[in-house]
Amino acid sequence: MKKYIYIFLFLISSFSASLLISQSFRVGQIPNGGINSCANCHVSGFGGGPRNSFGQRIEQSFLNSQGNVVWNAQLANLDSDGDGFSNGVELQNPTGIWSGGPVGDPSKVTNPGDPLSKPNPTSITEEVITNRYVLYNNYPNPFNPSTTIAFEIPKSEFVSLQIFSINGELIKTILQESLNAGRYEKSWNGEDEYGNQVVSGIYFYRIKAGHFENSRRMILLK
Ligand SMILES: [Ca+2]
Repeated sequence: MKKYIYIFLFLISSFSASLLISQSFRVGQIPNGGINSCANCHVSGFGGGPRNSFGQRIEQSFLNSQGNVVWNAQLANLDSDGDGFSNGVELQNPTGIWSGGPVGDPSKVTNPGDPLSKPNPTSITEEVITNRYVLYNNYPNPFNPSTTIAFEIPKSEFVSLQIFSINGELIKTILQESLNAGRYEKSWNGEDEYGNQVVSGIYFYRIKAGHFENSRRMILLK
């Protein structure tokens, strides 16, 4: 009889252990993910249950081949739960460049998969004011037929944003004007200066703003 009690206890303890393991699964791969734990990605608040909008997004497009979460600028830029705040703002890492360790102000972290959980707008105004130059990864990438390019400038600057072919040939000038400090988004529809659709391939987009210059690669896939 005693034997069965031990087997029963063993089963109970392994069940609890697997629950604990599933609860911590992937949480450490998201900035401040431990604060909301499994509720970041699951409606039930437990790993393995139905996913919320943030969890669905991760599963669709942001898992690597090992099944780990790829936290990056694209995922940070998305507002998965549609509450008006990007995932990065909710998790206190708006740029998506987090690579481990604590980040931002944990007391301001809200749930990126729950539209009812959102930052206090007054605290966000300060957060969003930019203090640096950033050229974000375009989204989506690869893309067809159009993609969005976001950037930030910390002060008024004359800004140019241009598309180049892999050979360095200028394809299209997206923007060439003075802008105030802030975050901007521009889209490119895969057309050159003459309105012709360009072919599939690798392209670069380059920003120049004052002394700041940066470029990134993108892929048009038809
Ligand atoms: Ca939210």
